[in-house]
Amino acid sequence: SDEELAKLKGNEFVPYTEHERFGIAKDRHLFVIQVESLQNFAINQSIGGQELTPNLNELLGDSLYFDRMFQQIGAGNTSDAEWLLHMSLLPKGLDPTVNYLNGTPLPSLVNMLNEQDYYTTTYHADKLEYWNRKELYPSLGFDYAYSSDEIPDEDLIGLWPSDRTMFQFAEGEIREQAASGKKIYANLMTVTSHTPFEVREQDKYLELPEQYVDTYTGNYLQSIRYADEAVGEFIAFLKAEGIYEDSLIVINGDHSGLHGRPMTVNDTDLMGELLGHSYSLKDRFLLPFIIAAPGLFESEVNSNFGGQVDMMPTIMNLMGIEPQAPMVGHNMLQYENNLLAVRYYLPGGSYITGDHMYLGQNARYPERYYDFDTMERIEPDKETIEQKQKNALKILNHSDALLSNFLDEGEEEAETGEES
Ligand code: GP9
Repeated sequence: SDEELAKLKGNEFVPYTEHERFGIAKDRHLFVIQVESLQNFAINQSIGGQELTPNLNELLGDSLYFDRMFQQIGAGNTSDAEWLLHMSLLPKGLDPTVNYLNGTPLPSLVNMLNEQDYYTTTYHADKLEYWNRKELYPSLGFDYAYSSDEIPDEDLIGLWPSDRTMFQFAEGEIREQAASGKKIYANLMTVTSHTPFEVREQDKYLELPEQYVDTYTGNYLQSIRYADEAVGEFIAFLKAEGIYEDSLIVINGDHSGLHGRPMTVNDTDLMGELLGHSYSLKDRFLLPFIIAAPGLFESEVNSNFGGQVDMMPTIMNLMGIEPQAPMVGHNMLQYENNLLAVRYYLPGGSYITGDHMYLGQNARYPERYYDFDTMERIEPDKETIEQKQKNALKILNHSDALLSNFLDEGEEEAETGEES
């Protein structure tokens, strides 16, 4: 139950609707821009006197910005991020969650918005077959999924049409949808800032210090700066069309970009130079979660600790939508404490509380225990670890059980033609 979940995470239960901001953004359009590989450190960060994300930084003026949201995807990477955002359930871990789906309708954010008469779409300049989105999107319930079938195959950067191409295509559709008087939910997923971070000369907005030029880290920074420019142009479109003032605009990163083998020791050192401290797991795994709501928020920063699983309840709460099914996440405005289990990208048994981070043992490393603020190694506290691990496991099992139930109920419904 929600009461038990709150307790497992270290919070005293508060009913979902009992928040003073419940429904403040009711009936606004919702745009969720999921930026490929965008990590939180990039926000408000400068290099050589130039901002990495000037457009997002400007948007913060109208925003509530959560600056401590932790990555929770499993092997399904971007598609798991879509899952977390739209279901508030944890990913399966070793397998992409989309592989468990067969199009059975699920109690998703999209379906809840459909019931509130929103026209719901998703945009991504790739094939629907990639990450089994052919099953994912019917399950989530989008009215229409725009893919590389419609988004023009032009202005390619790397494998895909550029973010600019995707946004410009979406603008045409959104203009028409807005003119029809419908409330809009559009999920726009960028892809240009995907590894290996290829940016054409004409799209390099940063003049990088010499040591960063043509390095993996430097290319990542250029790539993020390009994505920021493309997002900025889309925001300018919303303003020019008079849509901006009536909208809730969410910006989130799907997962980290700077990690693993492509990063050389030099790349890690360059990150240390940029941040002024050594590049840590926290720098890698914190993703930005920005909610712009012109007229409702003004440069607000919230440092409650959360995960990708908490985005959906936070957005729904502001929009005044009551949940129709249990969620694993919670409204990040409502609770200070959290307990996140991360499958696949951290060793089994790992968890993070926002106060400390425990990493279980794996083939390469023994168990590790960090102060989450300083990321300094601290003495393991066996009792706390055991208790938190037990609770984290309960949350993981609860999430898996919810998914099984949703899938069974959906299938029964399809067989009997009745809503359960
Ligand atoms: C592919 C795109 C990138 O369609 O979403 O996915 P990723 O490799 O980041 O999971």
